[in-house]
Parts: sequence; C-alpha cells; structure tokens
Amino acid sequence: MAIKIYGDPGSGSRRRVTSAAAVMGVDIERVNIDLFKGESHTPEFLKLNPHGLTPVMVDGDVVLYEASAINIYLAEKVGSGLLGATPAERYQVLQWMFWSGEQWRIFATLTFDERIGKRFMGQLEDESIVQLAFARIRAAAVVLDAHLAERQFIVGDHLTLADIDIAAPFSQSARTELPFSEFPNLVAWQQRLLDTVPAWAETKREVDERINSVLAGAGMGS
Ligand SMILES: N[C@@H](CCC(=O)N[C@@H](CS)C(=O)NCC(=O)O)C(=O)O
Repeated sequence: MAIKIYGDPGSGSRRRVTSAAAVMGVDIERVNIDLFKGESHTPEFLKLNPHGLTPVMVDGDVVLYEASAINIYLAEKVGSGLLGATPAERYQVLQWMFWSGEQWRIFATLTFDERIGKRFMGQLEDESIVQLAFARIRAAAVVLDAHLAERQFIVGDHLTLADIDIAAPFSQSARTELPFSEFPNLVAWQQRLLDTVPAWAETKREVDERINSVLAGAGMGS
C-alpha cells in the first residue's frame, strides 16, 4: 500500500515532504486537503492530526505529522543519505532541522499568516507581528549567510534534509516579501537548489500555481 501524504499543493510544509520523497525515490500517494476551505479542521482530519495542520503521513498503522518527522521516517525507511552520509553529519542535519523549526521557519509562517492568511479572511495584517518576524528572520539570516559563504549545502557537500527544511520559507517569500535579497549567499544557495534538485523546482511551480490561483480567485492577485 502506498504511503499517503495529506496536504495542500500550495503548502510549503507539504512541499518539504513531497520534494524529499521524490529525491529519495519513495512512492507516495498525495491526498488533497484544501486548506483554504478549512479541510484540515474537519472531525475526520482531526483524528489524524488534532492540531489541524498538514502534512500528515499515513503508512499502514503509522500516522505522523510534522514534515521534519515525516522526512526522517521516510529517510530511515529507505536508508537515504538525505539524513547525512556519516553519523557526525546526521547530528549536524538534526541540529539544523531543529534550529529551522524553532528559529527560522516559524517567522516565515507568522508573516504568511499576517500578510496572506488574514487578507484572505478579510482581516488586516498586524504590522507589529510582521516587524517582529522580519527582525528575527534578519538575525538568523546573517548567520546562515555567513555559514553558506564557503559552502554549497547546509551540511557536508551534498543535499540533506537540513537544506529542505531551511529552504522552505522561500516557498512563499516572493508573496510575503521576506527580506532574503539582503543575503546574497542565501539567495545563491536557494538558486543552486532550484537548479540542481529537479523536485525542488517542480514543487515550487506547484506551490506558485496553487497559491496564485487561490489568491486570484479571492481577488487578491497581483
Ligand atoms: N510545524 C508543522 C507546520 C505545519 C503547518 O503550518 N501547516 C500549514 C500549511 S503550510 C497548515 O496545514 N495550516 C492549516 C491551518 O492552519 O489551518 C510542520 O512542519 O509540518
């Protein structure tokens, strides 16, 4: 039975899983959950993830939420090098994945909720939240930019789950105007991923098409 991934094609979190699964050659079945219709909050979906968030993976009896946990599960299942080529690399990959969740992606999510989510629901963005998120993103990006000055990837000399986790905020950054253009090494690394990881480029197209069509339908197109 194929591994099911529940999520919305416009979601940067689902993108982390679908792109990693493609790189690892893991066969998945995508189950569409329309987040803009609130489908992650139905009683049926809340049995899979009581937080009402996607993606969720179902592999037989195993139900997992949190994209990073899903990616680690899939990588271990197939023995993928995306978790690091050596034990030492593996800890570095985990370090950056935990860091990404707590110090990085959350501020991109906050910005998306303010700038896109609230507008979609007819509410006004709270500029003080956006300013706080931007300050935290800039502080983290200074360190990332220095880290990437002499490297092609976040850990070692190859793609890992750390790259995928840290790259996720680029999924919505053009729409939310995150200040990434101030950080040239970060921008060059993101372009490198798009140029060398076909699944990363393909899932960008998927996210853009989905979000742009939802926004156009809501009269929020550019
Ligand atoms: N920390 C979670 C974040 C999940 C998340 O924020 N998912 C968003 C889509 S990118 C969602 O499902 N939102 C639905 C909602 O808030 O109602 C992960 O990494 O999987």
